[in-house]
Parts: sequence; structure tokens; C-alpha cells
Amino acid sequence: MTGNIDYAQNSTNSIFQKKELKTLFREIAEVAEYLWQRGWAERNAGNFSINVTGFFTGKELDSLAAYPLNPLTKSYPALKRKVFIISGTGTRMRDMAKNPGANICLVYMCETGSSCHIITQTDEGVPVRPTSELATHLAIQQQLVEKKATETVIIHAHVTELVALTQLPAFTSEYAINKVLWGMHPETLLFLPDGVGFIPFTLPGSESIAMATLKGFETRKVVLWEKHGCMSVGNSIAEAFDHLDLLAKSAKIYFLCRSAGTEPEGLTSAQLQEIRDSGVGSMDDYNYLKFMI
Ligand code: 2HA
Ligand code: ZN
Repeated sequence: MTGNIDYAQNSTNSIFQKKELKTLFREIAEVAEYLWQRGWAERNAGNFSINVTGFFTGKELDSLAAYPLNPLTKSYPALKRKVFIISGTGTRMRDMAKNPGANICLVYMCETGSSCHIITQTDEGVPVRPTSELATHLAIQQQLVEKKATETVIIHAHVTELVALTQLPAFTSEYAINKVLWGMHPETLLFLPDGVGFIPFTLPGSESIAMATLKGFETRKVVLWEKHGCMSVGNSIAEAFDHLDLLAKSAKIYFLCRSAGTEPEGLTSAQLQEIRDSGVGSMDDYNYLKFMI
């Protein structure tokens, strides 16, 4: 769906005129382009959700209850009366980059959190349905709300370098995959001191992948799905992307060393400890580094 926003979203024009949404659409477009250019969102791969409840007044929220109701297979009580921008099912990231308004789905969670009102419609008046990974997005969004976390954005992408790493039996444990990712570049440990979660292969779009991912996000900002892709949370869509970009860099360095015919040494335990102890330079976001190898 690459049509013009005003044309493609007739019924929701007034909502889309919100200043905050216009700014957000620019950020979405930028990151969608990165995901597409890096080859991390082939065909209709990749999806995201953003909690945008703060953009709406109580009165505006009330008015959203008039839109068509879509029952959910599970209830998310902590998400009642919350509004989310979620990528539309079957949409392509390369189209999202050109026109987010025509490719996202705006949903308003009902009073009980067991259904959502779908605000966005096509020109034909058909509701734009959310991504197939909706169960995982809502489960994590609920966890973020319950934890009172500052993060509002979740991205799922098929980060090639990370998927490739999970194809290697040597890295199919949280310990091994964190060791190699941290070992390839100091910034990976500095910006992701809690490391990544690792979920053995689970059916995409299923309730079981949602539950397993939820567990991973209890302590991490990124969770890898074996032989499929990854999920990342952030305070902005740019930050969620940055986590994936950083990890991809580490994985790329590993594969470059391997294609040069050698096994990389990796940062040694002493070097990693030195980095943990320092919390230096541009990395002042994390001046305490707690996770030990
Ligand atoms: O959005 O990537 O895992 C399509 C997917 C499902
Ligand atoms: Zn996927």
C-alpha cells in the first residue's frame, strides 16, 4: 500500500493530523527504510508496535470506542484504553518507508483489554488488520506497562547476521550467543549490558512464541528467535533499531573473521571486565555494567 496518506486513510484523517503522529510517521519512515535497505525486512517481513496513548486526551480516547471491535484470543487487562500503532498485516517495510500512514494499523484497546477497536480503514472501508505477531507485541507491551518501563516501541526484524548466528549449533544458548556478541565489539557490552535473550525455534505468530519472548524481555532489551529473527524494545523506534544494528555489527565482525579463515579471539574476560568497570565515553547511558560472563 503506497498511496497517499490522506487518500488512503479517509476515515481517519482528523486523527492523522495530530502533530505528534506526523513526527512519529517521519521516524517510522526513516527506520522502515533502514530495515529494508539492510535486507532485514524482505517481502512482508518485520513488524512493530508503538504505544501512543500519551498522544490522546481522555475525550479523544472515548471517541475511539466507536470504531469496529476486533476480539482478541487473550485478554490484556493492563492495556485497557491504550492506543497502539502496529504495522499492518501483509504490509511491506519498503512501502512503510514511503507512506507509513497507509501501512500502519491504529488500535484502541477496549475497557477490559480483551478486544481492540481498529481505527484505520482502507479506501473501501475495510479495517486494516494488525501484524500476525500481534500476540507477541501485546504481551510485551503489557509487560512494559506493568513494569512501568519507559520503552514504548517494539520492533521485530529478520536481522540476517543474527539469524545466521542462531543457525550455528555452537551459539544456540544464551551464554554462548552473548559471549560471542559481546566479544566482537566493546560497544555491544556497553549498550546492551544485560545481553540478549535466546528462544529456541518456536512457531511464528503463536501464543507459545509470545510467552517465551515475554520471559526473555523480563531482563533484556533484545530477544533472538532461533532461525527466524529478533525483537527489540526502545524508547523510540530509532533506539529499538539501534540495538539491532549494534548486534548485527558484532555478528558481522564474527563472520568476517571466519571468512578470513580464522576464529576470532574475542574480547578476553579481562578486557570485558575492564569495559564493565569503566562505563566510559559515549556510553554514559550505562555507567554501571552488571552482567558477568
Ligand atoms: O511480519 O516477520 O514473523 C511478518 C513476520 C512474522
Ligand atoms: Zn518474522
